[in-house]
Amino acid sequence: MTIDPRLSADAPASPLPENGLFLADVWDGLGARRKSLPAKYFYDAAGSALFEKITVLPEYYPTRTELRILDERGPEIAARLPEGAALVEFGSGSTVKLRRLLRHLPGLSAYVPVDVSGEFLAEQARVLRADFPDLPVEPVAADFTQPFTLPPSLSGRPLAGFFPGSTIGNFEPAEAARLLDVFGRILGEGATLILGVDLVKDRDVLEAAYDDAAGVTAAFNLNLLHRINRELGGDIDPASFAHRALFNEAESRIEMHLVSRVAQTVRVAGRAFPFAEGESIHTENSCKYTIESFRALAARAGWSALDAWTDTDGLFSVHALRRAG
Ligand code: SAH
Ligand code: AVI
Repeated sequence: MTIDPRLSADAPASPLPENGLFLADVWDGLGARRKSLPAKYFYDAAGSALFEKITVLPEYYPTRTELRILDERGPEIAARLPEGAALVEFGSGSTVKLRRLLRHLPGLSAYVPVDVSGEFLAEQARVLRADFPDLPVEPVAADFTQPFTLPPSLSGRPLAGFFPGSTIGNFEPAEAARLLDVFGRILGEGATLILGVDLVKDRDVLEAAYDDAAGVTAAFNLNLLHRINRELGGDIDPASFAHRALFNEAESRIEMHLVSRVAQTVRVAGRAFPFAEGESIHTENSCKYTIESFRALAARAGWSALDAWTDTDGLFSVHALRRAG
């Protein structure tokens, strides 16, 4: 994923990407010499629902492993947050991880889920309010890589951040550091950020997690093409593209691609994009770290390490970071 260079914590709020921006990004991405599409566009209502299916696949270890860490280390994690904090979750999705932490956070004063998948976010906020009527839930439908503002009702409260799921891995390291710096400016000096980071491991385990036997990850990847057809009037035949996931060891990242099965030309809103047989669209990176390599990245972005918790197999990590003064 890439970050808007104009991004700043105190810039004015921006709306969710309109179709104009989506179209511009698709034209840019498909028009490039090496074709790519921004991973944030995976998440329309259909994409968010597919992601939820991914999280319970046997091959997809990150979600269940992070949930176990949150369950086992909940009291220690909660102890890192200030009393009366408002918790801002970046890329909140189903909010399942917040629910696990909530039992350890009786003093939380508000919860602010921020997500680009607007319909899904609204539904999650509705259900959360019904389940936790005493917790003020203030959803923000926004692309967190673009300028956005937090609800004014939070002013004066200590803020803490929550960024689980290893969504940070979907940004290349330089972009990830920039994003962490922006989160630091949003949350303020001395703030705590709790975030999940997937760890480097055997290629076979990684590649299976992103190319499951049931084909759910393939459907998630291909949904991007369906979305282009639905929202931008594209004429792409998704069946003419194959899902591919591979571990790029030199870059320490899983890459997802959509590979054209044939030589073809697709059209999106009147513009034609030729594909050679075997040519790919790079749709996602999912960077994998060690505890040390992630701490070094966080330090470059102005965050110091407080704690890091892992599972006994060393598959996944949860970090507590403090924003330096
Ligand atoms: N935090 C959840 C969901 C992870 S999936 C979990 O740990 O299970 C990634 C989430 O981030 C999705 O809900 C997606 O809609 C959201 N997301 C991805 N890119 C985003 C962006 N640029 N701005 C806001 N939300 C984004
Ligand atoms: C949201 N993000 C951390 C997921 C990941 O593992 O990189 C998205 C995903 N892509 C394919 N499967 C899951």
